[in-house]
Amino acid sequence: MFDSISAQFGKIVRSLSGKSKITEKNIQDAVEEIKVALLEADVNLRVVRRFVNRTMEEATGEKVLQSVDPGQQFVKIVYDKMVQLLGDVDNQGLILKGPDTTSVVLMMGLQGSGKTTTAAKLAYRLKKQGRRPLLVAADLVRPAAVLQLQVLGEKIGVPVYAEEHAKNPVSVAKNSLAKAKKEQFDVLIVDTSGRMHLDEMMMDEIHNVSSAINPDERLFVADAMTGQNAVTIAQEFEEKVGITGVILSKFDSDTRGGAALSLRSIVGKPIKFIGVGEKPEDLDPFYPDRIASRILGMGDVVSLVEKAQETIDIKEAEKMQEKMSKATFDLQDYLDQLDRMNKMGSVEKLLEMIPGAKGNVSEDDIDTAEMNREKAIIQSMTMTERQNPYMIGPTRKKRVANGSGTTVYDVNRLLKKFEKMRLAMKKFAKNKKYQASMLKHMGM
Ligand SMILES: Nc1nc2c(ncn2[C@@H]2O[C@H](COP(=O)(O)OP(=O)(O)O)[C@@H](O)[C@H]2O)c(=O)[nH]1
Ligand SMILES: [Mg+2]
Repeated sequence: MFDSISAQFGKIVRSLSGKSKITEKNIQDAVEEIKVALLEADVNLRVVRRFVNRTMEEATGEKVLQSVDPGQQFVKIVYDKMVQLLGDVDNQGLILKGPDTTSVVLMMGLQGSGKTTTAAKLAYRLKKQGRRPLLVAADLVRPAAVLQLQVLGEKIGVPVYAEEHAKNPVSVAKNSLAKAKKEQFDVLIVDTSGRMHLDEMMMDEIHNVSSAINPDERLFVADAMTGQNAVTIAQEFEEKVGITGVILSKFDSDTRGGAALSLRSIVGKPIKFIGVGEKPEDLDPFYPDRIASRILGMGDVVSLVEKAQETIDIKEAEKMQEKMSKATFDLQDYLDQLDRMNKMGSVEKLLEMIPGAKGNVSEDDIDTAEMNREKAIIQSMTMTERQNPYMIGPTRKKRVANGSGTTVYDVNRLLKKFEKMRLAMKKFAKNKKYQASMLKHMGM
């Protein structure tokens, strides 16, 4: 998927990233080309407009045009907007109840979209995670549908609930839930029928099945090859039944990918999985950031984006260097560092970035509770106090301790630790070897 669109993007991005100076006109042209590429890939017009507007808004600001490498910054914006378009980075997968009760998953979609195959894939996945799934054959329209599910169930070793000569999918669904509860199956996966086109009867049927078993997940399976049609149909399902998540099947096929790009944005429901083949194991969690990288042309472009990110870090490191050499590093700077640390999550890297922290602050010293306490303490200080820790005498200490819900002992400890860091910093500020190693660490 996405072959042609990534080729287009790659070209646009490379033409910009080579330039040391870009103008607003360059950006406008690039955005225009991106617009065409998206439309050619069959992305919904509304989604294209939204994407283009948001990108323009950010990309034409001074921050981009006057940055060191505007091309890189632009690519980063396009990438970020693309990730946003595709959904949240942190994909939660299926949201089910604990294994001691029976969760219900309902599969919905048009005929041939991949419901039955995907039901089996999910069952296989859940079984591997230690769950006890039960598949339910509630597609009573297509003659071979029940048999198809039974064959798949056999293959993956998951039991299939089916009723001979059944006519009413609602009662099959109800009966299967009763059986699941009685026999302690913890996930019921209900396969339903589809139609070639949307029709009222089918919608009523799926609505009735859904109300009868009250599913935890109502999954809309969309064939990635259907294009814009999938978007319209998903909206229909959302209105009549309510969708909790989308699964894009046949992601391995050779299509333009536009529907995939539009679904999340239009329907407003997360894409949870993608089908990448016909076998039971061919189901992957959907990660917007990875897909965005793929669309933007992989490798070289992604590294450009990373470089743009690095540039930001290097700038901060340079600022810190300056503060270090002038010994103006104060408690406010320390607070900023604590905030960054939360974001970065890497204690090791951060310790090397705080001048003088290494050797004085060990990794064991940095636990989250302590960090939060320190943050609270600094936040309870006035800006003048943060910039001049020496002025904090006994009365101020008491006030700060009260304000931050800590003790004077805690405040003293932070001030002592900070003083130690500052002393170490002064020493290191004159040490060229240390500076070099820090810059090397920052990737310079
Ligand atoms: N390549 C590929 N084929 C798929 C995928 N998902 C389903 N299929 C195929 O699509 C066809 C229709 O799938 P089926 O599950 O019967 O669709 P249903 O009518 O919605 O139940 C079958 O031939 C499946 O093997 C997928 O992710 N990749
Ligand atoms: Mg089916």
